[in-house]
Amino acid sequence: PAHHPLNATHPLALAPVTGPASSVDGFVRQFLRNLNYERGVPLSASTPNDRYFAFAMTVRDYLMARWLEDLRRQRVVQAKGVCYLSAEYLLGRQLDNNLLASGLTEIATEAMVACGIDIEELRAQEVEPGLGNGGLGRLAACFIDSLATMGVPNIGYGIRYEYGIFRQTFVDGQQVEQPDAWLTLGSPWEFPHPEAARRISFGGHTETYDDAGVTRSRWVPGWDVLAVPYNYMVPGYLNGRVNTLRLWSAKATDSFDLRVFNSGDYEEAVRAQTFAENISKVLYPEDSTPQGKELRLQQQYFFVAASIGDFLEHTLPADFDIHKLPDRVIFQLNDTHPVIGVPELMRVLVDERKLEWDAAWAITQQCFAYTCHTLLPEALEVWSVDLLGRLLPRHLEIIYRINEEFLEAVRERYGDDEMRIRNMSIIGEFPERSVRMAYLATVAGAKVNGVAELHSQLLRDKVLPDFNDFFPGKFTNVTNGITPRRFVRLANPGLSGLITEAIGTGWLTDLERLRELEAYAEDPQFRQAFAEVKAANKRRLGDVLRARDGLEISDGHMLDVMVKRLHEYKRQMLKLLHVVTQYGSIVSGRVAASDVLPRTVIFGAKAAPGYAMAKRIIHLINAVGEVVNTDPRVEGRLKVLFPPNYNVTLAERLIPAADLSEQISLAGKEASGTGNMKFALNGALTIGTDDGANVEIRQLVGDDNFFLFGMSEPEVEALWARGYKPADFYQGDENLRRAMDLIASGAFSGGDRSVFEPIVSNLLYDDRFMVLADYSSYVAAQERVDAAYVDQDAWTRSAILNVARSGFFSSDRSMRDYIERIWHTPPLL
Ligand code: AZC
Repeated sequence: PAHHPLNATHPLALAPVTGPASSVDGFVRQFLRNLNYERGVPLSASTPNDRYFAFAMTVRDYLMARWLEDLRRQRVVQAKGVCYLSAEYLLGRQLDNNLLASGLTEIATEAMVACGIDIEELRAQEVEPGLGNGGLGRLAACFIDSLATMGVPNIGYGIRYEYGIFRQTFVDGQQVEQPDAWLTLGSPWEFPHPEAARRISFGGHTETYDDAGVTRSRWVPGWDVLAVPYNYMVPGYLNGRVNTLRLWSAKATDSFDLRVFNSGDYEEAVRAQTFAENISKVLYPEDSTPQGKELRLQQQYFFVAASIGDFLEHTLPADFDIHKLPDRVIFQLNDTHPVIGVPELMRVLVDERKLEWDAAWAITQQCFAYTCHTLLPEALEVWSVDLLGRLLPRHLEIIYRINEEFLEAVRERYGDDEMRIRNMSIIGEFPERSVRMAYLATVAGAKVNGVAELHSQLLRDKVLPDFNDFFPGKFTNVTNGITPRRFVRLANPGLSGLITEAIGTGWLTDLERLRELEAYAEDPQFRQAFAEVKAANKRRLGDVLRARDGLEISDGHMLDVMVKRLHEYKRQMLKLLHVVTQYGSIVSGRVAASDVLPRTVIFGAKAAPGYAMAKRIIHLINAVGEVVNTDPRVEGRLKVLFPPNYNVTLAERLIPAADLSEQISLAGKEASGTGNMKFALNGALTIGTDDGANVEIRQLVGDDNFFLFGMSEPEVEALWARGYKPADFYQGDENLRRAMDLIASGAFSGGDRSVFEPIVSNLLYDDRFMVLADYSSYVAAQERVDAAYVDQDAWTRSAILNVARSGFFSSDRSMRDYIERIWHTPPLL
């Protein structure tokens, strides 16, 4: 048969791809077209899901020309780009974001009105892709938004989990996890490319062979799976740019299919297929604590090998000189999850591309950079040599050689300092032989960064001091940020309108311009308008919580919000002890209910399913809420609400309504926090410790506009060194004793003293995160909060100053820092 070369120069193929007409009519026409031709239904017989799909596809159609142009440009202009490697992307709903980015919100809204369709019903149809646990996954989502908005070439690589973070429900106050089947109705935002699937191998053994007189190693794998890419648009904000997020889904290879075919044992054969597809089945619901499960390592290698292979073979031109790789790409490692990519790139360069080891290592060291997101030593990922060697034998060999040469260099520098060598070895010996992934990342990475000033300093001084000594200049800081498009413009349209009225447009992509609001803090009319926006946001939240969970927030209450993963180090217990203290004072008659400042405390938090203490704390919060909310003596002046299943969608409603932001981790434990930034930017005042990015928030907004409490990190260290005895604090503080005793008495468990006993005794006899030591300082700070809130006008002034001075926390700024200090990937104009 005649061979027809692809005629990409056909005049019609060369014509620019144009989207539908930018008018209400144009939108309606395309919407109906999608409904009819893509969904195969007439409007009259369509379901809400049909209409949502057709609507989303129409938005896509408007973005398509830009996406194709960016993909074309990426190939033609061989500019350096960022491959962001992340096991998590906590995206949140896409619809409004994509409408905003494409400037279509008004046209689309009018188009739906014209069709008699309720756009709110369409919005409600979208299930948020919860492909992440918390801060780390949400950060990745903010970063790719900023890169697209700045026009920086970027591919986000990750895993298309079939089940994202679990849906949390409460049964008798206790957390029950339900699978998050977000794909049941399909997703209109993804573009599957099964034809571009990549084969990813595992297991087997290694062998050496003679390659024209050179002895080389090679990997003879034992089994493989297919990695099928799904592409998602990442549109920049009103700049005509669309980057790509590429998530991999696992599929059985035909060898599995063959086994099904050949095997007499049909059930066993199908089981084998399921085994392969399990790899991308579910997101591990652990946040900041690695699990060391084999499937997890499979996931990590699966997506990283697919991504690196995809970039080298698909994005780079066929004749690319691999020695120039560092001019074309930086692979950013989002924590240690993708660090297996280091030996993978070495394997590709040495075994497949036949480079000399030293040349390959020089390239690799320029192509990776590593971000650390934690300070908890137990959160640093390690893989047992046994497991790693079984799953990825060639990679283990490569890691051994990297370590050997690294330790050789350490010896050269410091002599035979065995202690130091043991401490710096990528292979740890206790409690079992294992690979320390953070060390591997640090040795391989061109740069290593922490995520807030304090965190980066502690990384250098406490977590990896030997490495900082050995690699001067390698460690740097990039303080986290959040995207103002989603967390100000979309989440808080009222405030956004007010800001634009005051300082004009442009601030959404140049957030430091919020500084211009400082003057408005002194304008009584502006303060009034600002307070009205906050009040409206509270009513809107009230509507959401009523409809979603049947919860009521009372008029005139201060909204005191603590939303984040449930972790002992974040200290939800400290907040709860304050609630119990207030409750105890009222019911014992020490304080008249009418003298208590009306407050509604809102918690939102998921606990890792295997984290027993965290789940017990959830149970206690619910139990306290149950009692406090129904006790008539409280006269409704204190309420505790705990809407289940805190997620991005709920955060977007909660944060703009908050008065007080709780950021109360033990100093030296929270790497950065990003919720803290979202609250400040939405005009909540922070009560917080000197921890993570709180430090920078306080420096920027000023001491007068921030409620600082608790020990500083050096004070924490000093107390540990002296010997911390929580019981002494219990004995020494009457309020604390009363609160603890009230919990221990069974007051929140129907008289049963055993239910919450483990929490009480943990605090009294262990208290790793020094809740009791910081209690009195916290309660005193809350009294300052009460006093400040009484003067509503002064409070509003502080809130405005929080907004005005938090522009630094835009993720656009974080991206500029990464670009200047680490990536060197300027925007493509
Ligand atoms: C989190 C940190 O706990 C949080 O302080 C930080 O703001 C966030 O990363 C983004 O940098 N770390 C994690 O979520 N870590 C893991 C392994 O999940």
